[in-house]
Formats: sequence, structure tokens, C-alpha cells
Amino acid sequence: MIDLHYWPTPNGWKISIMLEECALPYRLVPVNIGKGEQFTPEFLSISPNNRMPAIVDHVPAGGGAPVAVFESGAILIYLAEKTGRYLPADLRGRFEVMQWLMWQMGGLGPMAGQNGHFLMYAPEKIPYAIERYGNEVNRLYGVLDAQLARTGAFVAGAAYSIADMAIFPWVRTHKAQQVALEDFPNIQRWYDALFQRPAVKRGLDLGKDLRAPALTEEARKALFGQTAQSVRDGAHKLV
Ligand SMILES: N[C@@H](CCC(=O)N[C@@H](CS)C(=O)NCC(=O)O)C(=O)O
Repeated sequence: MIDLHYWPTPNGWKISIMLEECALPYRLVPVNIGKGEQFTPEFLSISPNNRMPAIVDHVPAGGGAPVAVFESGAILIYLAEKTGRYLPADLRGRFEVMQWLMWQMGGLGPMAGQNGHFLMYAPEKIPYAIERYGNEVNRLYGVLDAQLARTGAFVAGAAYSIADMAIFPWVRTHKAQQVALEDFPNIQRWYDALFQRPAVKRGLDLGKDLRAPALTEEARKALFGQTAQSVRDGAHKLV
């Protein structure tokens, strides 16, 4: 059994989608990041970066003590290796997937996160920040669109992979990112196809009722303005 420490957000959906695709048995452990639960000592012992998702695999390959993994990219690789699915074994196929997974982890995710922050949550509108992150997200969509035009199928080639599962949840936020998918026809084609997958639907639905409709003042305090002291103090000082 795998414990999935999770809250319904793009980074969380990557893992709920992969678990559903692989039909792996798992137990949902909600981490209410709007209430500061990412700072509890129990959670920090699994995910020292005070971010979800994280997993604990109680039945790791080869037996022995449970294995805890944080960082969604590392979790996707872990689950792909555990199941032998969605990450090719051959050198070329494997690194085709790896490079697009890293592109998501180092590029699309962080840039779209900042873009969303300055568009939706910053207390004042800062045109320079909005333009900088908006342009970068737009550039990244251009890169993805060109890649999907080349493959004509999935991000890393003919086969669906963990790279698609990492990228799709962030593309799902395109409206909030003020990106028009009509400008990216190859992404639109790929996005519509992925949405049809029953496992993707189930992954996106996981815990959907947990999420508050709007950002509360309590959540703003828990999520924004974190420093090293937040990690030292834990949630009780934050919220
Ligand atoms: N690089 C991390 C990022 C995870 C991340 O940013 N998770 C957010 C929700 S999408 C979170 O846990 N936020 C809690 C916080 O900001 O304290 C990953 O891919 O796992």
C-alpha cells in the first residue's frame, strides 16, 4: 500500500493521475496546505521541503523499511520504476521522457506558479512581474506546442509517459494563466485527448471537495511569506 500525502493542486494531480493509471492501491492522506499542515513534524519528516505531494511506499521493491519520496518528478520516476510503466527502459526512450519531465519540473511548473501568483494573489498588480512571467509561460507553451507538432502524439514521442502526466495538470490551469489554448493547436489536440482518459479524470477528481473555493486569509498566511524561520517554527507559529 502507498500513502499519498496530497492536496488537489497541479503538483498533487500528477501523482493521483499516475497512481490511477497504474491501478496501484493507495491511501489518501490529505495535507491541507491552506491550514499549514505542510509544517507538521510528521509531514516534514517525509517531505522536508514543506511541499506536497509526497508518498510513502510500505511495500517497496526488494522489501525492507518503507520508502518515502518527495518532489513530484522523483515520485513519478519512483512509481514508473516500481511498475515498469510509462518510462521506457531503453536509453533513448528513457531520456526523451526524462528531459521533458525535467523541463516541466524546472520550467513550466515554477514559471506558471509565479505567473499565477502575480496574476491572482499578489496584493498589488506589478506590471513588470506579470509581463516577465507571462512572457516566459507563453514561450514555454510555444516550446511544448512545437514538440507536440514534431511527435504528433505525446510529449516524448509515440507513447504516453510520466512526462505527459507531469505537464498536463499545469496546462489544465491555462485559463488562470491567461493562456488561450486556441493559439497552440498541438497542445489543444493533446490536452483534449488526455482529458478523455478515465484514469486522468479519476486523478483530477481525487479530493476535489477538499479544496476551498477561494483563498482565505488563513491560507494566505500559511502559504505566502514563508522563510527559513517558518520551517524552524512549524505550522503553529504560522497560522
Ligand atoms: N517542486 C515541488 C513543488 C510542490 C509544490 O509547490 N506544492 C505546493 C502545492 S502545488 C505546496 O505544497 N505548497 C505548500 C506551501 O507552499 O507551503 C514538486 O513538484 O513536488
